Amino acid sequence: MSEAVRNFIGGKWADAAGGKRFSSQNPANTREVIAEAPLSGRGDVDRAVSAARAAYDGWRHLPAPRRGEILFRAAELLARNKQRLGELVTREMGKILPEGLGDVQEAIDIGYYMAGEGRRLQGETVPSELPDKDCKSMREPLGVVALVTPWNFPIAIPAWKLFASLICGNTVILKPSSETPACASSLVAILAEAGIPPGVVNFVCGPGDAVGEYLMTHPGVDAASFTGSCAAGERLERLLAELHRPLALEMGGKNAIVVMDDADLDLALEGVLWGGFGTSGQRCTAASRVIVHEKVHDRFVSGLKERAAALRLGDGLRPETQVGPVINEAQCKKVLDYIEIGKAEGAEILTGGRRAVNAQLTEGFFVEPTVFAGVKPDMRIAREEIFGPVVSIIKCGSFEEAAGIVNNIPFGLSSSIYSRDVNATARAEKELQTGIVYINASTIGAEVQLPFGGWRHSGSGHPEAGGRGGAIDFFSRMKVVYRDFSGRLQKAQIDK
Ligand code: UN1
Repeated sequence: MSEAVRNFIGGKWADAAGGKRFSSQNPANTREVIAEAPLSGRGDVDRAVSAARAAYDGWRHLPAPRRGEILFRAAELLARNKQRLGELVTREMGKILPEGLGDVQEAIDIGYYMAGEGRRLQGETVPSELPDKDCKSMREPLGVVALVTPWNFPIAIPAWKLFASLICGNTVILKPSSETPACASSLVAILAEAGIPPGVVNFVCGPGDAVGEYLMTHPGVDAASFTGSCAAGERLERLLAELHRPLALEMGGKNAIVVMDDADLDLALEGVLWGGFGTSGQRCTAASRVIVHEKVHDRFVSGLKERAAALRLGDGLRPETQVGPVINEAQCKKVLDYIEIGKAEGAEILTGGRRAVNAQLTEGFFVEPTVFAGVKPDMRIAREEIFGPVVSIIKCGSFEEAAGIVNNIPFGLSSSIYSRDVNATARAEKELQTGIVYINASTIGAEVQLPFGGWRHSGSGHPEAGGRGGAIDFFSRMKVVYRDFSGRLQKAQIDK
């Protein structure tokens, strides 16, 4: 039976004013409807923004450690509901169950992390150049923030944005991807159960343009955070620049693994399979390029071909499944179109390349794990984000050449090198121009206590998740306070 998802506005669950609904389905079996959700319109967004505005003063005045206690309770509830929510992630989004549970775990992790931030939220106190005067910086919230989230981490990414914006004292309106409204609504329900006051978290479902863009450009909103496609992100960048509104963007990636001639090849192979085909390649951090040193190229490629061909596709709830479906028909077509583009560009398909046809897979969006060899760095399949189970192998002759290939594209989210040479890996740390670099590990698996963000066209340079430079920096702004207790006029820069 499908779930009835509702909007959440001012602490009350509500249908869209227009009464219309849309549905989400199981991408592994499209006959299974997962949820019916409100097809909201502008009026629903207007009400959610007003509710968030009305709740703002109360929330920002609640001491941050008290806000943190509510977030801590939410993390505890997430942990208690992990199995149920993990299964929902798998059913609504398609990733295999261990990854569905990982999605929820990432939300739990960020919940605990941000709860602790309630007792930090650091500013600085520094000496003044004048006597009897002190100076400090402190964090204040931005106000009402709009959060628009994707389907590929349907609980974790809303949680990254929600927990960080809430601990800073903002009130929020979350607009989830229309592919995964049930996952996002479960997270909102848990926040409500944890005791978030009415209006602090609002939730509105609906399409990206009519609801998402309207929300992010709404006059009652102070800042926005978006994770999604480059095309949508770049459009929002222009629109919000005109409004002079802070915008955090996480967009695409074309992440590379470099396999050097002295690498542990078995380990590198595991890393490529995990980074390339985990989540069916639908991570911004997925390993979609593998740059292999010519001395080990043929051996590595034949191993990869064999292992990729043996991956078992299927429904992610089945324990034997290793790769799930892609999210929908449009994404399936996009991936298959890129496979045709790769062939036309002269790359060689080693394995995969088709929509999977096995009798058990006909009701879902399954694409065979695909490996291209003979890929040149300037081919479209080596430069454009596919967001599917397709890996392109590029041969290189040296670390310098490999680093050039990693860096010479518009994206800069994640990269990785496999090598046993400590000097080569230290050089890679410096030379790979991406926001995240992995040494002897795949391009995926970032942890929440450090900033997560891409360089160049992968993002706007406002990383998410934790640590110094992470989401707290975006969702708060610094105020500087100078206090003069000398009782006389003192002039900075003049009195010396
Ligand atoms: C994404 O790549 O879309 O680093 C998010 C990871 C996860 C988050 C990925 N923690 O793989």
